[in-house]
Amino acid sequence: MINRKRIRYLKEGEIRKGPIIYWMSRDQRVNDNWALVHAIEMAQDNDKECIVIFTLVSDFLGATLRQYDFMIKGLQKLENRLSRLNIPFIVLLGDPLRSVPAFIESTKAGCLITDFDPLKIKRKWKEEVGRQIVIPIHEVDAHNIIPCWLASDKEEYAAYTFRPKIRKLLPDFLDEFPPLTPMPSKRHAEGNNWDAIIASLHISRSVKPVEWMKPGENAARITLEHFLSEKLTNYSSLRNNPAMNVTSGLSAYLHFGHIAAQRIALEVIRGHPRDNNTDAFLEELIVRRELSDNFCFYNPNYDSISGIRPWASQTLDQHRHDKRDYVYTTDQFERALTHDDLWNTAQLEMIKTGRMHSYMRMYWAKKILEWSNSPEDALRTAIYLNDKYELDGRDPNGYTGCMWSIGGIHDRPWTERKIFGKIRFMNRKGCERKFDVNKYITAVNQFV
Ligand code: FO1
Repeated sequence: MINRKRIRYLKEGEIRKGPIIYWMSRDQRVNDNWALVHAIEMAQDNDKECIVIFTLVSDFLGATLRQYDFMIKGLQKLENRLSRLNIPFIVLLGDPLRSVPAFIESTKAGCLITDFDPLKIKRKWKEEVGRQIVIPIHEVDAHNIIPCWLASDKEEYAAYTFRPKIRKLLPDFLDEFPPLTPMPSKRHAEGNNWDAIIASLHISRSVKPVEWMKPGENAARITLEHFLSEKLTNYSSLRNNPAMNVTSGLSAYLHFGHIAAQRIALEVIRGHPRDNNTDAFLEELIVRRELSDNFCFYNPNYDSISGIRPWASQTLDQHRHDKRDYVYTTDQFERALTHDDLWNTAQLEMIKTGRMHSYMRMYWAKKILEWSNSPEDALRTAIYLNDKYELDGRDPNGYTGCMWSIGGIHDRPWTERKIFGKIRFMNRKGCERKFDVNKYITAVNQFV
């Protein structure tokens, strides 16, 4: 049984007799998906059909072939898994604000279930669809362990203000997922015509798909097991060392929902004695990640300089006219044409592999602040490049990361200096103290 606290009622109303529709978006998986659990329970309890739909749009926040290739391959595997549960998976093309109400009408659906996503685009989709339909809309947070609206009722100042709230609620929500039982097969659902779907999308082909990482729930599971058996034991000492690749490699799977953070947390806690490695990893996985959803959920300006704290905008304003030793255009950044080979290496790593080590992401974004004409330009460039090349772009984690680096979100004032003001400063010397910079540069340049 799903914990009812995981459900938020976006639209009340009487459930009609038709099928239960799960409009899947963020959590693109069968296993460990509370939204799917809720949809199946509602269907089985009321002897109704359960149908999963996915609205596939061409221009999602500037995504390119790299992200669509990964996501669509994952969706094709998902379709097979759902068919084994006798659950039709229907991809709807075109504007969701038209295709979802039309689908609900054509199937005389009884109730609409969605998975939680704090991004503005998703909230607009749901509000607009809600205005056009008469059936209730249930939103289930299938992404966070603790439902975002329960973890805190406001924008949190920093991890230290959020952590106690997470700690208190975790025992209630770190529960096991119920087994999924197949639906009585009511209708034969012909599969999606993927060739036609892919041909119909107008996607920027400017960024090639990644080859080294496979999409889908199985690949995510294998990556998790490899991380737990090979890397977790060195995590706390080496996690900030880009030369040693001990990060989990799970961020793209979490972004597309191919794996549940709750599953990862359960595996870590059950399979590994608590130590500074598990503490450090769970801090990132639970506190930091759920804090980024908290930020995007409660701060509508999560992707612009107007979303930063007063202390930060004041200090950046005071240093707005400081002399920049270097100024680069977005295009120069994009082509890794700065004077700093460490920064260029991080940019090239992201272009080539679709990911960048978390420590380098901070350095990378902070240097964009230092070498841009204004904080606004810097943030725009950082978000643009992050979303274009990172497999896990367009994610609350990514917006929050850029706002932490450039706007001091969830951070505190530091010693004042030019351009940064009191925003935390990072430089190459700091990197050299932390890890073997040349090893990192050599390693990346091998495959670039
Ligand atoms: N979600 C959708 O519901 N439909 C899409 O067509 C879609 C495309 C897409 C492309 C790239 C990408 O990084 C994410 C995309 N998403 C899409 C959203 C994704 O499922 C996540 O929900 C959010 O990006 C994270 O909050």
